[in-house]
Order: sequence, then C-alpha cells, then structure tokens
Amino acid sequence: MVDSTHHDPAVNSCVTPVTGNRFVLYGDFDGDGQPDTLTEHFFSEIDNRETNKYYKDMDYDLQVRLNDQQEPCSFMTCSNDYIDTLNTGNGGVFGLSWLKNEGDLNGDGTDEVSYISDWADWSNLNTCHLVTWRRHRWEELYRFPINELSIPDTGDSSGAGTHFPGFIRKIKPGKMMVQFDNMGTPDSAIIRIR
Ligand SMILES: [Ca+2]
Ligand SMILES: [Ca+2]
Repeated sequence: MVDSTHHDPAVNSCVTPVTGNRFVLYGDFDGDGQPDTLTEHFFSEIDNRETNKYYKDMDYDLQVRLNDQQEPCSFMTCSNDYIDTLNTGNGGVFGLSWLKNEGDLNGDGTDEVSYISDWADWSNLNTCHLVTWRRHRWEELYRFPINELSIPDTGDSSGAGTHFPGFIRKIKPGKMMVQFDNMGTPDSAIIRIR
C-alpha cells in the first residue's frame, strides 16, 4: 500500500507525525449497572490502522491537505462488547473536539453522550450531537449548531467538561436546556427528548 503523504511534492519528506489527543469517556451507556468505557480512535483507511492526527510545525492548510490524504476515519469503541462502534466522522476530520457523558437525560437508565467532531475545514460553525445506546444501536436524540470558539481546549484525554459546564443541562427527565449558536449569537432553548 502506498503512503501518499510521502508523495506530495509540496510537502517536505521529513514531516514529523504528531499523534494528538484521544478522548476516553466513562459511563453506563447500556444501563446494566456496569461501567463502560468509550475510547476514541483515529484510523487511516489506507492501511486501516490507528494513525497521527497532526504534523509538527506545519500550518493549518497543509495539515488539512495531509489529513485528506490519510483518508481518516474517526470513531469510538466501547469496553462493553454489546455496545457497537460509534462512528463520529469519515474524511476531512481531526477526530473529536468535544466528548461528554451527559448523564441520563431521558430517564431510561442509560447515560447519554454528546460529541462534536473536529472537521478539517475553515469554519467555526459546527454541530453538537446527542446520542444514546438504544435498541441495540446508537441513536441520535438531538443535534444543534455550536460555535467552535465556545469549546474549551481540553488538551488531554481525560474527557471534556471538567471546567466548562457544557452545552446541555438536564432540567428533569426528558427535558433539557441546550446552549446553541443562533447564526453567530449564543442562545439557549428548552428541548424535550424521549
Ligand atoms: Ca453498562
Ligand atoms: Ca438515557
């Protein structure tokens, strides 16, 4: 298999890969009372293996270009064999920029997960996804626009939300407050979920 990153004439052949962050999230995502662990992975579909997200001392435009050549695939696997892989982005992605256990928002006994993919683009507009493991699959309960500038730089793999309260707040089972981006202006709304 050809590693196309080494065949871009505009790129110095001695680029230094930087692995980058991998999120790890703890919770009970199937509600069986046993703890589960979600672990972020960043694969290149060229060789179907874990790969680097970035390159050392390289400007963003080139990072995006090399990212594209890797044919990246961003997903999370679970320590619980009964919980499927959660796909979070294919192609043009640097993995995740946000991942949080939101607790049991809909009151059915399982913890919900919010995540934001770190797209390899030039826009601050992005989407926060709220998902739950239900009926043997990951189901999206809600999604809303966010501005990437509001995401804290967590910088480690301990999971997001340690200082920043997050985008979602539970009001009561089945009812939540969402902080979203309303065409450039921070806004909030009360949302019902089931
Ligand atoms: Ca569990
Ligand atoms: Ca739940």
